[in-house]
Amino acid sequence: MRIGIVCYPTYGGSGVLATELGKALADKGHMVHFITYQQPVRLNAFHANIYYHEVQVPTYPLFDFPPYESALSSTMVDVILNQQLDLLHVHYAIPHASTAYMAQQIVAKQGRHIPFITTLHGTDITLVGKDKTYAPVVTFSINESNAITAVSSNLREETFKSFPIDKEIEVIYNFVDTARFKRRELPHFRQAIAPKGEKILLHVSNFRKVKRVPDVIKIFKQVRDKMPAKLLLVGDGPDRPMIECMCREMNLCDDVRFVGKQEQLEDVMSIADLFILPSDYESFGLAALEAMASEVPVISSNAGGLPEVNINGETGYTSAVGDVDRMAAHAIEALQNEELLARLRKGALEQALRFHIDNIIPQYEKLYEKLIK
Ligand code: GMT
Repeated sequence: MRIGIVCYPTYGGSGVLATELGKALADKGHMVHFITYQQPVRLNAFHANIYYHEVQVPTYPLFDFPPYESALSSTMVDVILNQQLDLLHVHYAIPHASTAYMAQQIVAKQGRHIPFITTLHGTDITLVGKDKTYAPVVTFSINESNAITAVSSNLREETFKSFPIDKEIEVIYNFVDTARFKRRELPHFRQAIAPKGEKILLHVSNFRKVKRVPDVIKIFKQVRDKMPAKLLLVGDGPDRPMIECMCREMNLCDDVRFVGKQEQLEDVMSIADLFILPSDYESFGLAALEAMASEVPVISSNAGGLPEVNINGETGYTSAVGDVDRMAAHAIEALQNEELLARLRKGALEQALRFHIDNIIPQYEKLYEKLIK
């Protein structure tokens, strides 16, 4: 099939998932055309079946806000017609679903029918999409999609609760490539981060409010008060300066490492003992899944779709949002009990294998085939 993928090219989970999906489809022989304003971060190697079309947004003195949506729709039209696409798969509803609808209408005038699939990822529904500035367009364009998927049952339910959707929404979970995310022994790396054999806690995110990074610091403080420990913070975003201040005030600077955006995430996952994700909401929690595939148990909140991924007592622990004492107590218990930690690690890996890339990609292919027919 000839598939157009539209996504945010940045470090966010939706862009990462869309890129990994495109790569996996290309490996299976499909022709994949990425249409984005920048090269997606995980699209970092040549592949014979992958094409990248950059959306150019010309500026003009009149434009306080350059019309990105128009540029994106026009690029979609160009790629649909010139690359003979069979379908478009857009990730994150805003503005990708409405731009896909516009492109679909334009090519229809030229006698070309192209179906589009919208995959809902989370904040496009639960945070931004609900805002009345966007809600009418989001509702309309989701309903006009030829197929809608959500990355967890929770997100599917949230979508029906928040918008008058008159179509079925299929749940297709996030997936993980376990050839990439698997536990490796990296003694030198571990030694560099934790030279005295300290336990290593890990958090990966875009440092937005929804991630509750201050809770990560509070949990870590309680753990470090009980045992030698280090905290690795991967990623970057608006809350980072505030978190740095918090570490200084709590006298944690020597034990907290900000490592920024990392491409070799699988190495960082491999040296961690626990992964911390106390988010206010998480439709799925892709980073938690990648940690679990690396045999790292997860201490998370029970918000959104997290309980569908992190099974309380089996793959880690889930607690109410903001209950840092409980999350810290679970972390300490697991880190002090080798047998328990080993059981959780095994459970985390087993659960991650349920979301193996080979189980999930065929679900998308099946949907594509149905639409093309
Ligand atoms: O995690 C983020 O804030 C980024 C966001 C995105 O849309 O780029 O991630 C969302 O999509 C991921 C992939 O489907 C999910 O695993 C994340 O849970 C989801 N984030 C939220 O719901 C907050």
